Amino acid sequence: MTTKTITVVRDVLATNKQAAAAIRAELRARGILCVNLLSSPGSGKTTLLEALADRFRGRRRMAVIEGDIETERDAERIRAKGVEAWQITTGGACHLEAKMIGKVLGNVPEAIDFLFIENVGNLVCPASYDLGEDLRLVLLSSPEGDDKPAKYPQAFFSADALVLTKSDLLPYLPFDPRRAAAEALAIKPTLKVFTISALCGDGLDALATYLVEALERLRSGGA
Ligand SMILES: Nc1nc2c(ncn2[C@@H]2O[C@H](COP(=O)(O)OP(=O)(O)OP(=O)(O)O)[C@@H](O)[C@H]2O)c(=O)[nH]1
Ligand SMILES: [Mg+2]
Repeated sequence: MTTKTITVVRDVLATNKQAAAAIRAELRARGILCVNLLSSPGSGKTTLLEALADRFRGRRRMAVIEGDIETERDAERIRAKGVEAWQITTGGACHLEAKMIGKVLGNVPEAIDFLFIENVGNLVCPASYDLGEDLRLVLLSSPEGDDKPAKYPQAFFSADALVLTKSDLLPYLPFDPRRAAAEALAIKPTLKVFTISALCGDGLDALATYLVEALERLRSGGA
């Protein structure tokens, strides 16, 4: 019984990986940097995307695929910023899969710079599913606690960058950003670490620069 279950899971992930590779190839050919945002519910993924929409307006073009179990709310928040957004509602599934992204890909305009994918709020399952992204950001907010990287290692291991969010709340919380970063770096030494407040704007310059540099690398063939 146990052996059969493991085989099925492997098949699902292998099928997902194939679909993700096709998405990555298509987006790279179009010169679009795809960024997958992963975190617990409420860590600030949509708020960060709203802040990036403000920051990139008139300079870089972005579009967003939103993943949630129910509601169109996050896509509506992004559209209110004048950015195209498509909402995927999973109806109960706790993560996005590449085939879901594939269905939306035809709607994504040719002439954009960034395609952001906001995954379903969950620090566990989304870590196992490649969506065809070139960059994966894992967000950890100060109210969640600085002990989370070691408890949910796969999410941090699978990411390219750690974004510590809600830094404006640090004076009020027992959250040590150095501990959170050190735990995450022990899991994945190559993680880039950013500390931001999407509400106040702190740290957004460095994160935006990181994204633009990744875009330029992709377009020069060095993704
Ligand atoms: N103080 C503070 N609050 C923030 C910040 N970023 C987001 N929030 C708040 O945190 C709450 C959740 O933010 P969202 O952006 O909706 O979080 P999310 O990760 O998109 O949530 P899900 O899509 O449900 O997983 C909202 O009330 C935000 O206003 C921040 O930098 N500072
Ligand atoms: Mg959200």
